[in-house]
Amino acid sequence: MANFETVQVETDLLILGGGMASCGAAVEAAYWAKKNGLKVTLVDKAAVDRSGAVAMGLSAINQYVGLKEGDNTVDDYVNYVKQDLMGVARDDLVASIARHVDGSVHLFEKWGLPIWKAEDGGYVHEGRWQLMINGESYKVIVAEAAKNHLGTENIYERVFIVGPVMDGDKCVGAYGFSVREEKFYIFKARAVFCAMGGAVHVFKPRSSGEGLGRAWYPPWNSGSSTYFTLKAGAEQTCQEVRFIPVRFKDAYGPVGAWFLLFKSRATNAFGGEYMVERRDELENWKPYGLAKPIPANLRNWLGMLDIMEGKGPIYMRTEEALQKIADEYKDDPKAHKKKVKELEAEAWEDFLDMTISQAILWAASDVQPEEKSSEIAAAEPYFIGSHSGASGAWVSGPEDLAPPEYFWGYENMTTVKGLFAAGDATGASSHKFSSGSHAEGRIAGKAAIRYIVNENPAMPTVDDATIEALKAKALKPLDLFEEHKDFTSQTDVNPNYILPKMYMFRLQKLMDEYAGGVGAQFTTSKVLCERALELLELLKEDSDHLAASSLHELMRCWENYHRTYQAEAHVRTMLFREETRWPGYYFRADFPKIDNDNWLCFVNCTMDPETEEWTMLKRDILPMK
Ligand code: SFD
Ligand code: AMP
Repeated sequence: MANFETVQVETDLLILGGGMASCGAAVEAAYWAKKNGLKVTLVDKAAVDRSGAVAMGLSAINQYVGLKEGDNTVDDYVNYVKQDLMGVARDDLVASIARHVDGSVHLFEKWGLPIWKAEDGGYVHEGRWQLMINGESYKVIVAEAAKNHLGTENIYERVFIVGPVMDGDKCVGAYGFSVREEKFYIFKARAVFCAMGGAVHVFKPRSSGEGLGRAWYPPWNSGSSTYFTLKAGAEQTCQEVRFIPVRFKDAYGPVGAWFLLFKSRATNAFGGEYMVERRDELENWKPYGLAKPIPANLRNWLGMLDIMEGKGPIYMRTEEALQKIADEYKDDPKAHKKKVKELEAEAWEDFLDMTISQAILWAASDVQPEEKSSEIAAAEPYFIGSHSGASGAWVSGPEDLAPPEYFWGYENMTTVKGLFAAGDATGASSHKFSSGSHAEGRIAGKAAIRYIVNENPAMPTVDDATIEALKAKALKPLDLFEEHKDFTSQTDVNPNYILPKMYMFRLQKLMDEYAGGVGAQFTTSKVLCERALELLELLKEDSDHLAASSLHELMRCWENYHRTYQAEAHVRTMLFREETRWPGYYFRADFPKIDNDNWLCFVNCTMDPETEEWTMLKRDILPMK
């Protein structure tokens, strides 16, 4: 076996991931831990300053309820989320986040995040719930607060978490390896908080060749949350609810600022506006199709119908939108010129703050948004419980809001004792975005400390044999490579192993073709899902032969291993739900209609950690108390 040092770390609360939810958990847990003499430790595969989805920054905070300002109520937000997800959301979880999210936003501002201000001193809104920010350094600012609260000695960066350490049905830690040094890690903890993000590159991306790897969501979030919680035995929910974002084509620039702030239209190649011309289609998806705002998947769907009829490409009419705003100043040439300059700067900053590659693509292809429209397109599927998807772990709600069926003692505890989750790692509580993920992390971090204080779980012991077995498992790809690399003259072609990149291509191809990816026009069926499962079974057999030539490639092996479980959870859940509820996200060709009588429910699943047998179940959608 590869000769790595074994490092053992003992802590009270172990935070996995260093993204928005984890930074929220760190701040809150550290506060309550200090009061109780407890230790909190955070582990991230990357560097917290620039890790996770907010690495490049963001140009908006997408969840701000405005309770203090009296703009909206918590119930308004619950209704908005429920409507956007075609009726499938946990009211208690959404409300729990909504009542705390403004607090996170006020903290961001206190810590130094510039939020745009209107002349009256209030925040500049992009839309009803969204605030504009100068957000290039958003993550650095949020990370700084987390680091100050935890102390750098309690943070392990560039350590990749492979899986959970269990004591019976309790989660008592995690194991992983450094991606920089030859070190294997065992973290022992009295409670564990998992927020290792969503999953990207499970499906074949639109980007290929020289652009391969480019995605809207971060490619380094690879399904670790789903794998970790599944392998701990935690129930999952909404694993069929992938997110298909419409994005500026080829560099994946987000569209929110264009639709909401600049009030741009999207039209097809012939100038037709699908949101107007296809309004009748919304009748087929009532009641959600007929209420406002029209759910994101239905907005996608109307555009897709144009594409399927040969009316593409679809364009974001940036030049028209900017001119329309500037025209308000047309009687004053000086003010008009100033406004045009201001709008140009805002248009570029939107991408420079968040998706720099989109600004680079504009520059490289001579696009000036005030002069020329840009193509937009539906991207490949992502798994993300924090945005407009809903996949993730099934967690307890808060006692004052959750009906008894949704409450088991501690906010955001999964169905596994001692294992908490938040952000992209939790399901059925969509539209939390960066700010709501931070708030949810705070809720979970506080509850996890309360769990440790109330339940007083013993510090676990992990015997040497278990540690050696986990170490052998984690490092096996390095051993396989060393053993067989000289069998062929070209190391990437070898009958004794498979390298992670080729493995990933295989996974992506089968998901694309059978599980409703871009290549299949987001369409699948019972037969196609069953075929996908057969191919996944064969792929899993080969995952035993994943090989790594370096520490970096070892991480790539495990990322792809994690993606495979995310893929399986998704296919099994799409197969189980015999209806089409989210056209524009995916379409079940054999059940092409919404079926509220039978399927207005959550579809949940569990995987037996030992036998890896799956159980599918329906759960009722219940109102909050
Ligand atoms: O415009 C391991 N998001 C937006 N949110 C907003 O509020 N406003 C926006 O403008 C947003 N837009 C947007 C967004 C994201 C991206 C990529 C773009 C644009 C281009 C969404 C938010 O960013 C998102 O909701 C939150 O960040 C989710 O928080 P969280 O904590 O659930 O995930 P994370 O921040 O990605 O952090 C994950 C962490 O886990 C680590 N990790 N660590 C150890 N071992 C492993 N095996 C690990 N696997 C992962 C990561 O390193 C990271 O630290 S817009 O499009 O809508
Ligand atoms: P996006 O940039 O697409 O991720 O969107 C950012 C925010 O704006 C999210 O809260 C979206 O739900 C919302 N949004 C984007 N486009 C629209 C639209 N056409 N109508 C209503 N809300 C939108």
